[in-house]
Formats: sequence, C-alpha cells, structure tokens
Amino acid sequence: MRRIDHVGIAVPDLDEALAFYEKTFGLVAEHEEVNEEQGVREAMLVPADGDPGTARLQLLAPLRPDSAIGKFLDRSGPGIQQMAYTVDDVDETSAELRAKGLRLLYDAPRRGTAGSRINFVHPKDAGGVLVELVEPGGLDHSSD
Ligand code: CMX
Repeated sequence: MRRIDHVGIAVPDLDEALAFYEKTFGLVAEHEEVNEEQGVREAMLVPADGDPGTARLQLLAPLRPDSAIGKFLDRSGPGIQQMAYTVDDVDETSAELRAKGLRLLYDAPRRGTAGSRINFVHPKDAGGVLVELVEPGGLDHSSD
C-alpha cells in the first residue's frame, strides 16, 4: 500500500453534498464523473488550500436504487461506505490478499475513478470495512 487514496461517502444527492462540503469544510471538487458500471455519479474533493498529495474525500451518489451505493443508502443511510488505498499494481496486491485468505470482489480489476484500475476486499474479511484498492490511471493528478 502506498497511502490512503480516499475515503468514500455515500450521499443521496451529489449536488447537495458538494454544496455542504464546500460551505462547511472548504472542500472543493477536483474531479467529477459518472461511472455507469459502478452505478454512481461521483466527485473527488480536496481542501481548497490543501497539500498536493492529500487523501481525497469521495462523494458517491447512486444512479440506480439497485446499485452498490443505492443498496448501502437503503440499508445504512448516508455515511462512510469505503476506505481506499493507493497501490502500485492492483493485480499484484489482489493476489497477495487472496493468498492471505481474503475475498476480492472481482476476478479481474475494473475501471474506477479517472481511469484507475480497482478491486475491493469484502467488508466481512476486513473488519467490517469495504476496502478499495486503487491503481491510479492516466487521468489521476493526486500525486502531481
Ligand atoms: N461497508 C461495510 N459493510 C458493508 C458494506 C460496506 N460498504 N456494504 C455491505 N456491508 C455489509 C452488509 O451490511 C452485510 O452485513 P450483514 O451480513 O452483517 O448484514 C454484509 O456486508 C454483506 O452484505 P451482502 O448482502 O452480501 O452484500 P451487499 O449486496 O450489501 O453488497 C458489497 C456489499 C460490498 C459486495 C457491494 O457493495 C459491492 O459490490 N461493493 C463494491 C462496489 C462499490 O462499492 N461500488 C461503488 C463505489 C464505486 C467506486 O468507488 O468507484
């Protein structure tokens, strides 16, 4: 693991949440996108005057009720949904964790934020925390 990449928070309405985080904590969106496969509209937030390599806050709003975020909101309400770590090679880290007996959700990495490659550790195998592994993609600027 390189560092904490981001903490993901499930929200019912992305625009309302963006306004709340900017007004309340001075966090601003450096990136927004829709990921159809994951069923989310999402934004990555940073402190307006924060350190360049700071961990991000990710806001995740559901595109559909039967998406991972839709189900999470239904069951738990808004709140922290995942903890994500930056890794150099998501295939390698996934293999290492599988060898330690943890369940990875995908057989092969899928597309995450900003062209990243991602996989997840099942929350039941990680102390009740959904862990995302993020291998940054070409569109990522978090280490600039
Ligand atoms: N954090 C902690 N625990 C969680 C959880 C979460 N985010 N989501 C579910 N759980 C718990 C459930 O409460 C349930 O616990 P109990 O059995 O004690 O009730 C247990 O995990 C298993 O639940 P499940 O019914 O088997 O599975 P779900 O249908 O709730 O799906 C999960 C859970 C993790 C497999 C699903 O959310 C998933 O596939 N997540 C990965 C994809 C994702 O989160 N995409 C959105 C973000 C996209 C991005 O980051 O780019």
